[in-house]
Amino acid sequence: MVKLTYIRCVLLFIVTSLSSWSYAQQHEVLTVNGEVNKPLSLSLDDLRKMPLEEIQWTDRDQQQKINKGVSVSAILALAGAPTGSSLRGENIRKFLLVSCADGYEVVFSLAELDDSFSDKKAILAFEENGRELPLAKGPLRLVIPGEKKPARSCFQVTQLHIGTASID
Ligand SMILES: Nc1nc2c(c(=O)[nH]1)N[C@H]1C(S)=C(S)[C@@H](COP(=O)(O)O)O[C@H]1N2
Ligand SMILES: [Mo]
Repeated sequence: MVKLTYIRCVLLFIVTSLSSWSYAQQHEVLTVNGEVNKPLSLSLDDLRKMPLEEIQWTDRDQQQKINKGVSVSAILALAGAPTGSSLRGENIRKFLLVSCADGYEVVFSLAELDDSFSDKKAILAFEENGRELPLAKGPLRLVIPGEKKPARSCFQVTQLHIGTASID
């Protein structure tokens, strides 16, 4: 009897884990909006179909990490945000506001993420050291090596918003 209950619990656990896993794969986990030609709603499956990039870096605890995901600039280009030679004039004031599930938000200028301006490579990672990100940090984390502090490496990313900075 006890054994049967145990088996039921294990089965229930497997079924709920698998269904929440496939939910995240197929349902929108990321919105790209604001001043873009083509606002997007992307699932993990959509992101996995894009060119994947890996970033190797050392975190603040000196742990080696390999994060795999999609380049932020590739996602912005897909949404029709200005890139390359279009990043001039008023577009040089454009920014990316990244929002997270816990309300944390960080900002980048579009220029600092564009490879015609900088070699900085920001990715939206969905894997760390060959595994999905832990629930508390996933499903998407912005990884940007070369910063002295990890404060802009925001986790549980839900939205990329493009705007134009101005004093008003
Ligand atoms: N969503 C979200 N991302 C976040 C934060 C946060 O509070 N919320 N804190 C930032 C800060 S200040 C730091 S130092 C790192 C810490 O990351 P770690 O817990 O993986 O070491 O996450 C960054 N990303
Ligand atoms: Mo921090």
